[in-house]
Amino acid sequence: MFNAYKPGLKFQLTRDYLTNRKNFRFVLKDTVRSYRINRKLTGMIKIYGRKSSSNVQVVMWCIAELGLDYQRLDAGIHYGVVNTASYLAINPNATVPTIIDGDYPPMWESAAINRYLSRTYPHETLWPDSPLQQAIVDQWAEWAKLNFGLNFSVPVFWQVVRTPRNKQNPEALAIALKKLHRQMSIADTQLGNNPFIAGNEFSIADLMFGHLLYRYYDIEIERPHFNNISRYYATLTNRPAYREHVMVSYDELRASD
Ligand SMILES: N[C@@H](CCC(=O)N[C@@H](CS)C(=O)NCC(=O)O)C(=O)O
Repeated sequence: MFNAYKPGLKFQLTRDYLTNRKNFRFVLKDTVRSYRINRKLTGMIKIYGRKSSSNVQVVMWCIAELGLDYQRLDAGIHYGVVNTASYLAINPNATVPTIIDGDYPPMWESAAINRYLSRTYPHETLWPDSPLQQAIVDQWAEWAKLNFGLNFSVPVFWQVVRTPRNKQNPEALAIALKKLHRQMSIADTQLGNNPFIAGNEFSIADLMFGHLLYRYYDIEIERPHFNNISRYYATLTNRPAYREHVMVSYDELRASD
């Protein structure tokens, strides 16, 4: 399918180059953009991954903010699929999510997928144009994945929700929460000065940070009051895409005692 688009694109680029050499870079940018929009109008993104996976949720949230057509197929834990030979051929990690966008190669790693989607499909703010703004957004996106996500998902969420009560370790949880809250105080300060985590605009950094806040506020833990994060979280819960794809039951992950 990709080859079916290519000759037309090449022809238009050659023609534009010959007629308007000076503005070629701008023409190229516009042509690529309309090519991408054409793909959007003709294609449907396929996502493999169960609704209860936080890494699937962050991608689904992005897709919904971009207003893209999609088909999501359950995969992972008791839905299976991820260990089949055909799935391993598209994602050797046996994890979700994996996306297939038209005739492009399969993609995995939720953050990389969201960078791809927000650079490819038009949106006013998710991925800014200037390299400086991109770096700031990316800095916070990385921070959210590493400093917040890694300190939340396994040490806190798994401990509270996915570990049977008789195997839970309250001391380890207390240490993990202390570490997590030190990180969250950084986000709280940032959100005291900015409406969104990377500044004035809603960006992929908000997807990376915000998608875990639903679970953070929903599970049974002691929470200090972070004024700015809770104000910010309230604004996220007003976004239809967040409500639909992130505020999703995680009951199927609960450990049975
Ligand atoms: N770094 C990967 C992590 C992917 C990952 O570990 N996904 C989990 C779900 S959140 C998974 O596939 N678990 C196994 C399963 O659901 O079967 C990403 O961000 O996409």
